[in-house]
Amino acid sequence: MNTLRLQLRFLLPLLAVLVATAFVAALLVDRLTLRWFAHDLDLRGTLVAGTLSDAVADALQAPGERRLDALFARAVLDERLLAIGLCAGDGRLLQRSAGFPADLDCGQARDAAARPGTLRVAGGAVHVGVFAVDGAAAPASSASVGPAATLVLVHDLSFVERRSSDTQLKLVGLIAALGLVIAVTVAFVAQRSWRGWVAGVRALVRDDHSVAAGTAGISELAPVADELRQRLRDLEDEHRRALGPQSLWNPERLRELLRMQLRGDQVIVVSNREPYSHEATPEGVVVRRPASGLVTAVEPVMRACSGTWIAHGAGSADRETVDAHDRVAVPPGSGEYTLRRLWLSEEEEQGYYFGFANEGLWPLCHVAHVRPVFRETDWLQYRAVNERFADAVVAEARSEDPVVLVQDYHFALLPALIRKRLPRATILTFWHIPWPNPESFGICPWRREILQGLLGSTILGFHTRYHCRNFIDTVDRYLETRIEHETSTIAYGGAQTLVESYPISIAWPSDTEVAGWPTVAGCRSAVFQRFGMAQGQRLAVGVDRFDYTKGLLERLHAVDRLLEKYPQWVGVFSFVQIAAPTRSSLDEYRAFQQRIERVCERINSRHGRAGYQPVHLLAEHHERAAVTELYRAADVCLVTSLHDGMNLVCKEFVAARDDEQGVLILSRFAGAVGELPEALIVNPYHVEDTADALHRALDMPAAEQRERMASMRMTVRGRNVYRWAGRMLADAAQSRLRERIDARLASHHRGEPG
Ligand code: ADQ
Repeated sequence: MNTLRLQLRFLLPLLAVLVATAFVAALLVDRLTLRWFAHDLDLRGTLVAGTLSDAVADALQAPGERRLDALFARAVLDERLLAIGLCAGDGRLLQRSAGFPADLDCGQARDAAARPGTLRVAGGAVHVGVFAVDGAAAPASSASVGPAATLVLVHDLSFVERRSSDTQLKLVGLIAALGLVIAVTVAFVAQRSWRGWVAGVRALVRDDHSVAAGTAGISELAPVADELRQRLRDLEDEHRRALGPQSLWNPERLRELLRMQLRGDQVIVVSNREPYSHEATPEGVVVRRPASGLVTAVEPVMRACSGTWIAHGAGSADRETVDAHDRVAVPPGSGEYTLRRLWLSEEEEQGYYFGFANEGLWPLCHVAHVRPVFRETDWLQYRAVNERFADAVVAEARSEDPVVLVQDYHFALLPALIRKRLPRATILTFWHIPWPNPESFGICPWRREILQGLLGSTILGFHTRYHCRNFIDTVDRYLETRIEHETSTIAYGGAQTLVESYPISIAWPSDTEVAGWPTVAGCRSAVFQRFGMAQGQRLAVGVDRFDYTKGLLERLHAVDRLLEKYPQWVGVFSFVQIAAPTRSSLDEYRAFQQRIERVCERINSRHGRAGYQPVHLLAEHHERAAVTELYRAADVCLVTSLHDGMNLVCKEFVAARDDEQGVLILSRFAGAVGELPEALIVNPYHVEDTADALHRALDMPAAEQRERMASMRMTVRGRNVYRWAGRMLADAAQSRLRERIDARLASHHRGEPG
């Protein structure tokens, strides 16, 4: 229908133009034919006048009307000659034949003969010729009429008019028919090529090159089609993002799961680090939240299920803030769950925490080329502290079968210890750091005890499948067990352990939280002002504990190399590293911190100048709001761990960028790399590689940043910490259900009432 309308819009003016042309042409033809006929009649008139001239002259010599009458009557027998008249030299009409127009006199005849064309008289259109009678006759129109008599020949021209209107009609008809043929042909061709063109454009938009290539003139539209497709993709992405991941995990869903599937069963968390510590300061007691990925991850679970968290009370004012049972309600102010503090002596802390856990297991599990140290005394303390925590769990348990979440490498022996005393407990152990391959793990003198301890768990979780496989291979190498690879379970000592991957994450910020954040521009100007940076400068940030596994040294080398290799960034680019001091009593950590400080100084003296400091190192713990402000102010976030179980900093950075800007540079040795392939992935050991990635990040167009960031945000939003906890707790619930069914079956076989 549309095509028809479109064609009519083109055809109707075409037809109008054609008809007008036909009329003009007919008019021209009319004039031309008239002139031809007049010329023709003049010739004939000359001939007739020539013939009559002598006879007329004679008749004039011997007057006698009769002779002239007869002469004129004979002459007008010619069908074209209407009448003949004879004018005297003084203009009187001397003689005239029958049919001579009554309204025509000699003067008018002479004027009409002098003008080409027709003369309209009472009888119709006529052509008048005037010819001299004496001497050689010549048409009065071409020679002056002398004082002698003249012959007036009146020719009938009505046949010319008749023919002319006939010709006009035929001409208009012909041109109209021609126009119609042209119009129909054009319409047909246009229809065909329009259809082909439309099909070509459609094919182009569909990216069907085989069809599009066959359409003439379509290739010019290819860039438009590309842009259109790109825009469509953006719209789809936006739409998907607006919808959000299906059935998003959130605190309500987690609470619902705990209520429905664990039916209010008690949940106990055990970790070394407490989620809140109370510190004595000159201003009084203050509450601190430690810089720890574990706390960041487990806290939302505890808030959702109001359980009990058992941890080492390490704050200087911790003892003053607990009740008689060493308990305190946290978070301060809202009191959503209970923190049960356990006190450790200095020797215990030294041996269990700094010694075996952090000088032994930490370097053992991280491939960071720092040698693990295993001391017998540390091991004994480690075992003893694990037993003390087992006591605390049993003391806090309100039933025989609580759900116990054991956190991290400080408690490798705890699962089996709890299992011995609470056989019906569901024990979920999560190992927050990587698990090495069997050869690496084999250097631990107490490898069997550690594996046996962990196999007391109902479920043993790691961040990645790769760590799970390493663990299963290690067990296979050092213990007599039955391994079901199909179900990823290990049967040992009459119990089964499910070894599963649960990638940890963060709590996605709520709308209210986001609404409370300062704008990105606000964050940028605050941070730039703090570090004396000029507007328009570029900022990269690093947020880590001061740990040798985080690749701080390699990151600084990359910054140094960037400024050396791409001098255009000198004076423009600054790097801000905030590093929370950690395990500072260990030589390795102290030496590491000093080394980092020296390297920063060296880079600053090498590339810095008045008013420009390339690296800012802040070796202190920052409040959450300050960390978020830094993430929002940054152009680039650097995560260059040499080995990392997961790494939450990268996910926090992504969550903080609701403006969908900023580039993440992520180490390929961080567990998070599997979930965030849109980051610029680097090998931190390869300084050149990281420096190039930094350069690329600083140069990345806003549209590419948006595309990458939007995609990462969708992943982190969906795979949040509630999903991590929810999946683990759902597996725990299923295992409890199976145990209940098994117990019922067993009692049925024994003939006991169900
Ligand atoms: P961590 O080794 O502690 O965690 P990470 O996951 O990066 O490492 O978490 C660090 C946390 O501390 C983040 O929440 C970060 O914001 C915070 N933080 C770091 N420096 C800070 C500073 N200067 N001031 C304030 N806060 C700071 C371990 C494993 C990881 C794993 C987590 C969770 O090593 O691989 O991701 O547990 O399982």
